[in-house]
Amino acid sequence: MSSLAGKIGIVFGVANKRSIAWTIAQAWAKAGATLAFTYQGARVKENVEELAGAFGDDTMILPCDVTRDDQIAAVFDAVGKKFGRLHLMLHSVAFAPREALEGEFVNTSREAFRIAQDVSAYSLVALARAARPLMTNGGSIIGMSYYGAEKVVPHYNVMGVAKASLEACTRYLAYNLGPQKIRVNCISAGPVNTLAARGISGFVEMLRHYEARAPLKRNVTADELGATGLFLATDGAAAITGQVLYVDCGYQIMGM
Ligand code: 0WE
Repeated sequence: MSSLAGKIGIVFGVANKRSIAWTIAQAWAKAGATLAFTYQGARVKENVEELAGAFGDDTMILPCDVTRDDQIAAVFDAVGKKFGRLHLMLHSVAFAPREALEGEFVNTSREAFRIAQDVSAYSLVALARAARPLMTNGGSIIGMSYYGAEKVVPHYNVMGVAKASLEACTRYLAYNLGPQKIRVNCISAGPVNTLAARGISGFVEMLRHYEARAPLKRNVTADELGATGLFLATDGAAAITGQVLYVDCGYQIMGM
């Protein structure tokens, strides 16, 4: 039997076929899960409809701006009405205003800081709260993080602060929801060429830097992130909660 047969999952953060959210969703679907997808904005709606259209008729596609409590409520209301339960949730959503990822960190505006925290970190708390009543048989919640949460990565700036917050939220949620057998973990991915990374100046050099420094002498592939997302969703990870798992070809262990 497939490892996720009979499981229901919800995926936040698919923008296109390169999205980390999409690779993890595919791994979940292949393992037998039934999925709901949310999208933000009309441009992404078409992409998600085209991608998720390949899955079964049970697949749901819903709009959700994670900074809007009414939209979050509507999403979980619809999922509750259709499936009555939920086992898996993927949070693969982040945003900071572009100018905050370019200039000096000291110049980060109050508004850019607020937006980065709201979209990239607080949303995990809001979504976990909305998911909890449906995760009656336990569950697995996964967020996506990056090394810039713990060490300075030039230009990552306010996103590094937001990812540090996301990782702390992961630990507090894990403690809070553990008694209900809801596990909460983050995958800290090495750099991947997605829409979120596009246009970041020096990204190609960053990929080369990882290749040269990481113990495995290469970059992580999308499929490998899918496989880790699947692992965290299964009973193989039943005793893992509150953790940040580095899926970065070992880059994080290096001191020099
Ligand atoms: O978390 C991220 C990026 C998330 C992100 C990307 C954008 C680009 C477009 C958040 N907000 C925005 N806002 C925009 O206007 N990554 C892990 C990818 C990433 O982004 C970087 C990186 C890496 C790696 C930015 C600077 C330096 C390295």
